[in-house]
Amino acid sequence: MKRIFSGIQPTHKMHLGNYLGAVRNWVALQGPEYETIYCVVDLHALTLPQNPDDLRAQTRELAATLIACGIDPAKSILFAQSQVTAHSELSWLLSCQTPLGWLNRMTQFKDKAGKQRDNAGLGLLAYPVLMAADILVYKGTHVPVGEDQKQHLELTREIAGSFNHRYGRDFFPLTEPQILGAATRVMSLRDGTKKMSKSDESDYSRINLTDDADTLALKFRKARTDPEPLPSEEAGLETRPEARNLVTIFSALAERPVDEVLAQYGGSQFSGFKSDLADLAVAKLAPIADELARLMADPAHVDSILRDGGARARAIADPILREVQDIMGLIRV
Ligand code: AQP
Repeated sequence: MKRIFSGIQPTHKMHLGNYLGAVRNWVALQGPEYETIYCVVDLHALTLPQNPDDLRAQTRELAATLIACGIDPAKSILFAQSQVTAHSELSWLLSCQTPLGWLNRMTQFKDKAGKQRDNAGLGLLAYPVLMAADILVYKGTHVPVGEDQKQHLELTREIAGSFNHRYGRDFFPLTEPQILGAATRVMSLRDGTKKMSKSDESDYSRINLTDDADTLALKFRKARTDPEPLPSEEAGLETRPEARNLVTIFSALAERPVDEVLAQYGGSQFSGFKSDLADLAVAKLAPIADELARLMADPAHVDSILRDGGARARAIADPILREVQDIMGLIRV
């Protein structure tokens, strides 16, 4: 059976990179081909300091945002990571057999820990093991993510493979990443060489799914570009990261190939293109923001979806965890 697992951190509101790189694909993958399990990964958020009340509120709001984007609780299991304790328990079991050298290679740890490496929390280093546990506790076979998560998924495969080898059985699947769509890595609007990120200090660097029409227009107008007009062909974007990013966003939102977009806008100045891009973003994102507002007016309903999702997730994860405990020699009395 093909089983999808993927997650998103409740560290801030969802941005356009999360949506185009991951969540829009999560929605499209719901259907008869896969069993789909989606999770707001609140334990991952704790790898950096969080205000407890904000974390709770953001977790609920992010779950509602996923539903507003089209995650359907009748088709998918939707819950918060901390509702299913098997994630943390499997994470410990896998940590005990993950060499530190594998974790030291992870670029996200190097980026986030920065020069303060010795002061970084153990959780930040161990994050990819918890991510492997998130997936493997469901024996997830496919994981739709943005390009930035590729390295962590390779590690998940290494951890699964080494477990299977050590215990001489084909227990965990070797999970396939699904890096899909036109915008697998959406870049910051302020710097086309950095990915759009929830934790960027400047809100002008990202498009939030809840930005209103005026904010969207302002953010695209202020987005960094270069003085040249738009090129007519894709090759002309190669050394122009900011232009490439805006054209990629346009292409992904409009669901039109890049060459078709450039055939229309090639030779134009950015001002007209940015204004059309803002209109397009409003047309695509405003219905999501409206649906989110409707859902947030009834938080008890969102909580009931999470409660049900948590119970369904535990029913899959707990027996898999028990099998791992048996394989590893933990006593059951
Ligand atoms: N810029 C991006 N372009 C395409 N996909 C992206 N994703 C994140 N940023 C981009 C994908 O979104 C999913 C959820 O990501 P996450 O919230 O769990 O963590 P992240 O990758 O660390 O996202 P951020 O925005 O950069 O959060 P912070 O700043 O808190 O670390 C993943 O599938 C990811 O690939």
